[in-house]
Amino acid sequence: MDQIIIHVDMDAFYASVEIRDNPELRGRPLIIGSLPHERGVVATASYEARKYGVHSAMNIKEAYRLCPNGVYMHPHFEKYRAVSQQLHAIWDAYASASETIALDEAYLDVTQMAGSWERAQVFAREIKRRTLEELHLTCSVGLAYSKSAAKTASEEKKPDGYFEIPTAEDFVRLILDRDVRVLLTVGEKTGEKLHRAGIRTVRDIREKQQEVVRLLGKQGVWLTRLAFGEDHRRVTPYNPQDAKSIGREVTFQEDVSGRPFLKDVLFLLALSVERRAARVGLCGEGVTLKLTYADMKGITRSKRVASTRSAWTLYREAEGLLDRTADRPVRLIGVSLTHLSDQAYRQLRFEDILHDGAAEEEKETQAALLRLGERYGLDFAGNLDKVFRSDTLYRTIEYMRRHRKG
Ligand code: TTP
Ligand code: MG
Repeated sequence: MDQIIIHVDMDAFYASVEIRDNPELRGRPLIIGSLPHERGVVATASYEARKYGVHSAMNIKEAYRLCPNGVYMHPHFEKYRAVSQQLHAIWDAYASASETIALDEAYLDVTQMAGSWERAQVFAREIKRRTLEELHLTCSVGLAYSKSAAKTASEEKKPDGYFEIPTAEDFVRLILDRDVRVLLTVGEKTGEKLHRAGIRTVRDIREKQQEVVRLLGKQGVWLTRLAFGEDHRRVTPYNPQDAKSIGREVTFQEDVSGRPFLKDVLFLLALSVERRAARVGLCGEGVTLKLTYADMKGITRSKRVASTRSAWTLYREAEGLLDRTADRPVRLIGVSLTHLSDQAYRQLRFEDILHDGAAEEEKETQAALLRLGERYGLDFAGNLDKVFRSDTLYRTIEYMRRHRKG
């Protein structure tokens, strides 16, 4: 067997930690995020609250309308991050490589350490047992031959789930007649696009491969492979605590001159960095701009800032750095958030969830995104999750490059 991979994901993570630490909350619908009278969204909801239709990213007013008897609570990020470290410490012991996807989620490559499928099964059970016994929290675990299948498996029996997908054939059999949305990277927009073309299920993708590729390009190629269970991606060791920076860069198909366009690209890159930093719960105290010119000479320019991960701050600082460089044709541009630290984390504002403090910045960001979209004839609204996936972001930026005016 080529790879044996475990995907583990905590159940209703923030909510479960709060319930563990305050048993009076057990059995009640618990909503972590803004409070109903504030502006903001739901970070997560306990499974009891989900029965009312409450879910992550839902506007808090909407949640309150659906579930007025729920318990509403602000998040305690420091606590979740501490728990996250304990979780990853348990899980990492079973893997030769582990890739942290979020505070509560990881891929573990157990191929070598387990050595056989049977022993990997033991590892998976152990991970569930130790997570429960040592941290008093439940998780869902998927054991599979690939990353995609492992992720699907961990979702299959949530909460407190365990599911196995030993081979590509098993994976295909499981998802064949499910909606295309079951495939990794198919979000709302791509799903709609496929549906409009009469491609509703994984089976349809297999039967209409050429059309899928024509509709979706590179992503289509990936999806047709996935529809046959093919996914050779490796678990890439990544631990955000070790990371010294979180950055994003793009190499243009053709060299680019012109500040306004470069600034637009910087803005998108900054937004992407913000999202990535938010996912792993980190802030930084430095901003670095990276440029490679047409003649392959590269420069970096850095600046220290007050602890942040706000896209708007990142963008403004990077823009300032760009303004002080020579105006030459550019081949690559990148921005990163540096000096990530626990210190920085402790100063974290609840900016993603509680928009009160960061409301102005958030408004600036949204307005800027709207203007950006209008300039290039792109509709970013409601489409952002997809836009910030690596391959889509590159394609979006390339599209912008070709369609820019001036
Ligand atoms: P998830 O693993 O997506 O959700 P969950 O653990 O709450 O629930 P599930 O049982 O379905 O896995 O995210 C982990 C945590 O990340 C979640 O507890 C809160 C936070 N989060 C947000 O703050 N905003 C979001 O939009 C999402 C999806 C999660
Ligand atoms: Mg989870």
